[in-house]
Amino acid sequence: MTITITAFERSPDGGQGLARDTRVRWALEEAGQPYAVRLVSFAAMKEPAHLALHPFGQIPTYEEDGLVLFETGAIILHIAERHRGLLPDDAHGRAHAIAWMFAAINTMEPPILELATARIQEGDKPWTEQRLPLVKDRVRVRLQQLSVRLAAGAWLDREFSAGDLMMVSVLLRLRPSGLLDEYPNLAAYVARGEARPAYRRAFAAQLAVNRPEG
Ligand code: GTB
Repeated sequence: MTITITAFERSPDGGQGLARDTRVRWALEEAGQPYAVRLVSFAAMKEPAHLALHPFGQIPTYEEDGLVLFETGAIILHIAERHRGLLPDDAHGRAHAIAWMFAAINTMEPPILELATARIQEGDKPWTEQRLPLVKDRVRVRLQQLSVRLAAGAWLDREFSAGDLMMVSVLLRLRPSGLLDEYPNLAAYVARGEARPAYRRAFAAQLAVNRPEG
């Protein structure tokens, strides 16, 4: 049965791969699953047809054989549980990989999103200059802890998993801030994720939507 996801008709990042459809595309590529993409405008996302798929009027969504999912955590876990390549075979390894997925979206992503909001949506506010260093330091606390845990490892556990896919996807959002480069092992970890053929195919696919000429 064809898998269909939704993505921005035109992503605000112009194809840098930062919108959340990229992580779902990446998971599908790792799992070797073909998929179709339905592009939606900001206006269409708030229309009843899309709200029936996604109660918060966002992308991405995932449709397969009558199943409709929203939230990238749920979507990627669904893909990982059904196809090889994203979760280890042993029960403890699978549980750890899922824990890292939650860590990425529950522990790492909130301060990273706060920083993106402070820089982009609130960048022109008079209090931003005072607030920004505090927000950056909250991100640094988590990066430092993650850096210590990763140490010299290639991946968060023994082998690449959906936990790494989610963590790399979340950390990528930091690149414009320069904060990632303060932690060389994390910068190398993200680069390792980006170098995976499945990530490159996912990135190219979203770029083709946003910069069809290039
Ligand atoms: N928790 C949800 C999930 O993980 O699926 C969050 C989904 C979400 O935030 N979707 C965003 C959206 O639909 C797109 S990814 N926003 C439209 C709206 O809420 O009206 C967030 C995003 C957008 C743009 C960039 N960018 O340009 O760099 C990066 C990330």
